[in-house]
Amino acid sequence: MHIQKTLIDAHNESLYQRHTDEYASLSAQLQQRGIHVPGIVAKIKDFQVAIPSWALGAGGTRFGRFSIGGEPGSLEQKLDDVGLLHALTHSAGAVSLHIPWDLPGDAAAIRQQAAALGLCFDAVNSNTFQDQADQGYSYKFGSLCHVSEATRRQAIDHNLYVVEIGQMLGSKSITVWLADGASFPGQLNFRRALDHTRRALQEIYAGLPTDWSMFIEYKAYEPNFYAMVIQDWGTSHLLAQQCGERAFSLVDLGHHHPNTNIEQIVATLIAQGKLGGFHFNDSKYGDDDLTVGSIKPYQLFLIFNELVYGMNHNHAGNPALAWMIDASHNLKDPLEDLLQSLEAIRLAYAQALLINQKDLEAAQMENDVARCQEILQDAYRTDVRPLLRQARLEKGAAIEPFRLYRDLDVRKQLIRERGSKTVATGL
Ligand code: PSV
Ligand code: MN
Repeated sequence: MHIQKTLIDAHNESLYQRHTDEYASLSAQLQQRGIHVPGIVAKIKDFQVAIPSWALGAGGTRFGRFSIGGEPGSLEQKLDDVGLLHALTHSAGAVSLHIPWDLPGDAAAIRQQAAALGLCFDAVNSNTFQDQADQGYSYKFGSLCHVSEATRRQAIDHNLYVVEIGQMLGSKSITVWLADGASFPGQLNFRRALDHTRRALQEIYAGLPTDWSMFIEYKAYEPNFYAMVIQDWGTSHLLAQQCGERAFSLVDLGHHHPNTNIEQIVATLIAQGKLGGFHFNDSKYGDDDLTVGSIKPYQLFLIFNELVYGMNHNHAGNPALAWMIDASHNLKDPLEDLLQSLEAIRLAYAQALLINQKDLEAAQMENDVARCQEILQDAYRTDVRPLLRQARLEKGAAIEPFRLYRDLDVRKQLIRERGSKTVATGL
């Protein structure tokens, strides 16, 4: 299914007057605060977030999975779904694939289809956390960290194969997330496991094309509950440093212990030039993979504050970040959920752009703690939705994508086209 431009234009037409009034009123307020509104709108227009191919179907929990209906049953249909999101928002212009979940049969045709939808391929993801039917050795007890050399070799070769697939599609980076670890004390020799992992990552890194980067994702726990080999940003950063200058840490918001100060981690990694990518989601307890901004929108704003500050004071030459939504949908329509996540990410970004960095620095230098808080919360409490709507209007996207999605009854049409029983690959 594709959304005709005429439908988007008609939707925009119907909301135009109300939006224009709201935008004019917010612009006047912001101008009084010394903010250059078109500059902010331009930045929002440029901000693109990748959609992972595994987030387009129903996720499920270990207790069950409830079908959503109209789920994409092939890579082509997954691209079509991302195309829908992009047509509605003009902010989801990239796809991140998981191999072998999304092996392209005909890479040239897939690339062509993506280009026609205005999409490119962001980081490719390897998968050594599950066994595939045709593989020789099991990853039950780890992959890159495994005690057996043959298993490690198989996992290294898989990563290099993923890079080859990515090259055919025009990707420029690989994200490595390992489920490797131990669920019981004594199961793992920590030093040996980390050493094997380092050597394996170095070998994968050595096999990358020279214009490729590697992102090393960490996770505090799950699926292993006693120890994960790459458990935190420090371990990921260490490994990235040991691999080389095109290896970076990747922060997934759900991969920390509760109450971890993620914004501080972001600040530290950018200052080292070692933050490569970001997986957005939200959580109350663990890696809940909930809609971005649904639980802790203030934390998201504080993270964006560090990202904006970091990129404006980029002495260490941190590269442009690979942004991706890494969520799972058990209750909501995945496309609606992703629309909400895209909105939440851009709201936090826009609010962070409003922070008066000069005033904040002055207040910090005077140890004026209360004033620092006022400055941050002044930005956070501004309703920036008209800025996002303006950015979409200027780009030819829908002023209110969620509303148009509902008005067009997109899910019903997808169910009619694909049936109610299709199952998308993913978690
Ligand atoms: C693991 O929890 C993770 O966040 C990694 O990014 C995986 O690649 C992704 O989820 C999907 O399994
Ligand atoms: Mn992730």
